[in-house]
Amino acid sequence: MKLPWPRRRRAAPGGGTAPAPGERHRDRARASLAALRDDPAIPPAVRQQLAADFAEVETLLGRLERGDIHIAVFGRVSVGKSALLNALAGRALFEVGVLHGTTTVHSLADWRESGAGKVVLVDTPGIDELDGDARERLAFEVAGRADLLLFVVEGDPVRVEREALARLLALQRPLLLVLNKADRFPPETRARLLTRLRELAGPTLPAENVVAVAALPAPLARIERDARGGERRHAQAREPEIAALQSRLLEILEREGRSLAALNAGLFAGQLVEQVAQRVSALRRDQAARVIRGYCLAKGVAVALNPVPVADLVAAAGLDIALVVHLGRVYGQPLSRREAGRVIATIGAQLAGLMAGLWAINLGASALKAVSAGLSTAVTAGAQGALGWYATLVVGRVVERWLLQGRQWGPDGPGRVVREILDSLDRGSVLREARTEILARIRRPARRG
Ligand SMILES: Nc1nc2c(ncn2[C@@H]2O[C@H](COP(=O)(O)OP(=O)(O)OP(=O)(O)O)[C@@H](O)[C@H]2O)c(=O)[nH]1
Ligand SMILES: [Mg+2]
Repeated sequence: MKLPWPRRRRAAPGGGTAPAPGERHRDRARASLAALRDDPAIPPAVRQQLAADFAEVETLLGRLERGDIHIAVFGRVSVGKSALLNALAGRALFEVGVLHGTTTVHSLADWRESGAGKVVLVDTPGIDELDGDARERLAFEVAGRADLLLFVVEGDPVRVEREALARLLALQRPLLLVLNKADRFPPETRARLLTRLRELAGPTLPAENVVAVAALPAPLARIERDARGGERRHAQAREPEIAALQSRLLEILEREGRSLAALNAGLFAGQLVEQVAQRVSALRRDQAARVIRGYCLAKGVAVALNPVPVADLVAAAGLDIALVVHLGRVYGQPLSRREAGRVIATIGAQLAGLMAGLWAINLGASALKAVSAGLSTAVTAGAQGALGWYATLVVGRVVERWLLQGRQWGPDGPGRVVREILDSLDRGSVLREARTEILARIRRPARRG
C-alpha cells in the first residue's frame, strides 16, 4: 500500500498564508537549537563533554530544514520490532530472526520521500537484552530523539515492558502502543488484550493509539492432495495485517505534519539546555574549588613565613581581594577590586567575632615568629598559617554562595550565609589538612633560614 505524504498549508483569512502551527513550532525549535549551537557562553570543556549532543543539534537542524520525521520502534527482544518496520515499509529493510537479539545496534532506513521531507524508520535492540544496560540506554537515547515512537508488545506486558512504557510516555513524544503477533490470538483475546493495554497506558494515551497488528503472521499449513490421492503439506505465507497501525499513523502524520519533528526537536533542545547548565555549573564548582585551594595555600604559606605581623594582615587582605576577583571570573561575573574589597569588608564584619580570636593568635604568633628560629618556628608558623588557610576557605565559600545567588545575600543577610558556611565545614579536619600542606611547603625554606 502506497501511503500519500500529508501536505497542508493554511490560507489566512486576509488572503496571504499564515504560518501553520507546525511551522511556528519549527521556527521556534530551529531558533533554540541555533542559539544552543552558537552560544558563546558555553565553555569549550562543556562543548567537548557534550560533543555527541552538539553533533545531534546539527543533525536535528538539518532534519528540521528538510522536514524529516523519524519513527522509532521499541520493545522486548523478539516481539517483532524489525518485522513491523519491514511491514510498514513494504520491503525487508531490517533483519528479522528467531534468535533473541537479532538487532544489536540501532539502524535507520528511509521509508519514503516527498517534497515535504522523508520518513525515516529507526530499528532498535530489545530493551531487555541480557548484558543489556548499554543497549537499554541506547534505546532510550534513540527514543529521546525520535519524533514518533512505536512501542511493540506481543501479549500482556511483563514488568520491564510496563516500566519502559512508563518511561517512554514520560518523554511526551507521540506514541503508539502496538500489540503484534495478533494472528496468534482469537478475536476475543485480542480485544481483551487491547483493553488491558489501554488501561496500562493510562488516560494520557488516546485509545486509538493502541492497535493490534500481525507484522509477519505465521504461515498457514496447507494440505494438498495430488491426482493419486496423496497428501502434500506446504506452508502458505500470509500478508501482514497492519492496516490499523497504518491508518492511525497516517492520521497522526497528517494532523501534526511537520510539527512533529519541530515539537520533538524543541523538546530535545530543552533537555540539552538543562544538561549544559548542569555541566557548566559542575565545571565552575570544580574550578572554584581549585582556585580557593590555591589561595588557601598561598595565604597559609604567606602567613606562616611572614615575620612582620602587620604585613601578615596586609598580605592576607590582599590575597582575599584577589580571591574574590578570581572567583568572579570563574562564575562569569567580573568584579572590580573595589567591589571585591566591599564584599571582603562585609564578610569580615560578620566573621569579626569569630575571627577575632583567630587573629589574636595570629598576631601573637607573628611576634613570636620574629624572635624564634629553626624548626619550632615552622611548627608555630604552621598552626598560624592553618588559621589563615581556614579563614580563606570560609571567605571563598561565602563568596561562591554570594555569586551563585546573583550577588545577593538573600533575605536573612550575610550573617546567615556566613553561619551556614561555617557550619558546613569541619574545622578540625580543615586545620589538620592545612597544617600538613603548609609544613610540607615551608620546612625546606625554614631550615635554610
Ligand atoms: N506469529 C507471528 N510471528 C511474528 C510476527 N512478527 C514477527 N514474528 C516472529 O517473531 C520473531 C522475531 O521477529 P523480529 O522482527 O526479529 O523481532 P525483533 O523484535 O526485531 O527481535 P530482536 O531484534 O531480536 O530484538 C521472528 O521469528 C518473526 O518471524 C507476527 O506478527 N506473528
Ligand atoms: Mg530486531
